[in-house]
Amino acid sequence: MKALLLIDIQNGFCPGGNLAVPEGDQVVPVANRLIGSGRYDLVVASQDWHPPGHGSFASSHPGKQPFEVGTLSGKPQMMWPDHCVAGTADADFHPALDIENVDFIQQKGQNPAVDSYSAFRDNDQAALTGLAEYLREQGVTGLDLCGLATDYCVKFSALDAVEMLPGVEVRFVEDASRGIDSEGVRAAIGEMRLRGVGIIHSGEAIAG
Ligand code: VGL
Ligand code: ZN
Repeated sequence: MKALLLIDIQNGFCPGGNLAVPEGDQVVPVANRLIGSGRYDLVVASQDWHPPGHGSFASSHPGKQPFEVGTLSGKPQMMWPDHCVAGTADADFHPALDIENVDFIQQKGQNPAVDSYSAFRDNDQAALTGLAEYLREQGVTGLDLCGLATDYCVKFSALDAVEMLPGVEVRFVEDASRGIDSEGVRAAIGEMRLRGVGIIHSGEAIAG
């Protein structure tokens, strides 16, 4: 049972979005090829889905600017621009993403007091989204991940997949992903590899 997990391929993380990732939109055709490849029994998409005034937004912290480190619930927190507010166009999936062939959508980031980079659990690792249980119930044995952003939500989702889904082969599809910071992307790929995540290209995933 093979599953594809598409991380946060939303307008907010694409050029023109509130937290645009360089070339973020370029993952869409690659993701669509993976979705349509017939290689996956199950396709899941995560969606960053924040309430207005979320605690990860710099605008919620007087005097803080986006991309400064601040504090949230007593822990260091990157201050982000307001992004992916639930129900806004910024939070919609990219319009060209083949969402009709996505079987399950996992929203995350609803708790204003904690950020949730991972599609599996909040950053404090207290609250689970339920995605790990869902994938276990479906009998998933292989999980390929890709999307936005490599150095944040994709990395944390991949590391949690390894930890929370023992026995599942987890792979990161590099050309179907983009990151916020190039140095951060290099570090993220190194960290994923070290923790047992396979690093592959879409061609390899499609060839099987
Ligand atoms: C993300 C920062 C804040 C991501 C989400 O999808 O990588 N990054 N919220
Ligand atoms: Zn977010």
